[in-house]
Amino acid sequence: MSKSLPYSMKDVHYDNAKFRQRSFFKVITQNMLTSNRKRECVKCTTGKFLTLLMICGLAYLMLTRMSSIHPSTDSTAKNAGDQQGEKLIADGSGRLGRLWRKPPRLPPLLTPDEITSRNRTIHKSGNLNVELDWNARQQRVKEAFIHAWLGYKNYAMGYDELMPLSHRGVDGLGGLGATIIDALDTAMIMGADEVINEAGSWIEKILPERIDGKGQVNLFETTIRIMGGLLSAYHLSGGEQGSNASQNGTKPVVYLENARKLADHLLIAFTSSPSAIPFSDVVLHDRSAHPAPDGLSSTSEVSTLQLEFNYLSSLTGDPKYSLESMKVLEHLKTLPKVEGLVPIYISPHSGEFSGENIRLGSRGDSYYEYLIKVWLQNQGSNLTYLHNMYEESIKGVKHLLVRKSVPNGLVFVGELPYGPQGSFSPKMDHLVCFLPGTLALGATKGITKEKAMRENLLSFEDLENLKLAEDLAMTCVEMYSVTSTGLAPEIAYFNMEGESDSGPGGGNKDSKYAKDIIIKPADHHNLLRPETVESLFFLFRITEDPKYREWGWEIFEAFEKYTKVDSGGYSSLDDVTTVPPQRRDKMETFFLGETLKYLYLLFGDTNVLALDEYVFNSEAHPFPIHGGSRKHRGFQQDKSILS
Ligand code: DMJ
Repeated sequence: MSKSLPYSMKDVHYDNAKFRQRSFFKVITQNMLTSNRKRECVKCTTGKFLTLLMICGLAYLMLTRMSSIHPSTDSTAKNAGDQQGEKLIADGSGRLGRLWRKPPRLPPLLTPDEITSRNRTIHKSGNLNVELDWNARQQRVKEAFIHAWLGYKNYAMGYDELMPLSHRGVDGLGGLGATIIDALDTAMIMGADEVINEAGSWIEKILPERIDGKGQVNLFETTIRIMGGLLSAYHLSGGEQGSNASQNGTKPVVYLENARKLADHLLIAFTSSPSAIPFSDVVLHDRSAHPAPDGLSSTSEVSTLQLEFNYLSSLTGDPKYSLESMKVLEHLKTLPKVEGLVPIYISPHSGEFSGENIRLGSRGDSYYEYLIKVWLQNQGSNLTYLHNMYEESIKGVKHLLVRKSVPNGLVFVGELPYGPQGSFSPKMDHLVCFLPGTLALGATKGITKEKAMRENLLSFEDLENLKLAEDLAMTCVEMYSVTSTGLAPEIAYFNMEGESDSGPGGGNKDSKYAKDIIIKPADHHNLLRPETVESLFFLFRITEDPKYREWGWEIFEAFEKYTKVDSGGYSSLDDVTTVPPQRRDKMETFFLGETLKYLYLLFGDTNVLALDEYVFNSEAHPFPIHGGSRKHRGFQQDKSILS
């Protein structure tokens, strides 16, 4: 580790005296002219000799400088130095002053690599340049968002998703224009006014008839993306204050009315189930509910509805949404678990878990996320059981699922596909990368670590969870670094003690973890998922460590390089291990709803959507936390970059 320098890099660039080398001649003459000893010195022989020497030296200097004061027309490097010198000379008083002054010595020109690595040091120094730099990076994310939106608008407006290569739209989520609604609050946070107007007017004109007329939709996806997006848009556009942030555009109440209308259609999934566990699908036009083909619901899906239905109840004053959705969590509380961990399937018919497969990846992930987030949303009310369930589950994760890879000790979360008695699988979905952010949030409840420590609010367990969060975030980032594209695969395996060979890697042989991380051919794809940048955002806000921003920037650059489609939009990839990567022709809605939003917030003002005032749903839609002792400042855009 390099020691931090006693001066800022800004000083270096301005040739600060602390950095400049001083010549032997200068040291002697300066000493003679400035110290008290000079008077005594001239009295003695040595002193007289030195004075004479100095006069001769100065005369020599005057003569030699006369021939070299003309401006140079040499290379850029030399010009840069000369310009500095010229400036100083011009500041001097007249020709004699010019003769006395020597152009300052500049540090040698840096190679591009050195510039990059020095910039990294600059970011850590917390000065004004740093903020300018992050503002510029935040602006780049906004530009990426506009590029994604334009692709969608030009080729797929009204469809759920854009196929950016074939310039078409596709309805992968039931046909409610999911990209429009998932993207809307990101546009509001970024101040992307055109997008707000276009999305708002589509929602006002088209969405109501779609809600009444469309067919089968998934309860969970529709709740987190569509209802969540509408509710957040209602809040961010000033609905709760009775104002309208977008002035002449769509009125906030339109978003709330549509959210309510949609929830009224979705409620049937809860009310028609024989247990507290809702069915997985709803047919919108006849308001009927249906189980998935195998009859089972995913555990994460049934437990990731409550933030949205609770917030709708609080906005409308109608408790039925909250009551129905909270029955699920109350019921889950009563079921037997494995050290707080739960199987990934549950039956809406019996209300019991099905199978023994335990994981924090697909179908398991947001169960753990919502335990703590629903508790945070409702602090002050009697939901302590959720906090207890969360704490117990994280103990279970640490005991049963967290391991270290060989040879370099990356901390990862594996799976128990056959329950606690079966063998451990060192498989980690990219989806698990939500966990570092949730762990950090659960530890400090959204305030900074520094503040929580100062106020003595962290238990030993909180500190341990925070440490695990930091270790896991690094692992998630290494899942990106280990590939040739710098983008993570959908799933990674970790090399464990006793395994003979590390197996196929990600293609980046320079990665320190090339032997620790194994990527199987079936898992080479990347869907533009948000989980890692989501965790970087939470960890940056909570620990204030700038490395999380740096890591986020590297990931953003890789998205820009390999997933951006010139004609508009961004594309999922088939293979992150080869360059150039094969593209998949699909832009997921969460790229606009989550990935770009978290990156934008990661690089921006840390007071925007403060984590102790807002809770982000599983699709990154922020809802205000009301009640308790907290002072709510409401939503303020990050004004520093709005253009
Ligand atoms: C999002 O739709 C949500 O974050 C969900 O909870 C699971 N993952 C996808 C994005 O990867």
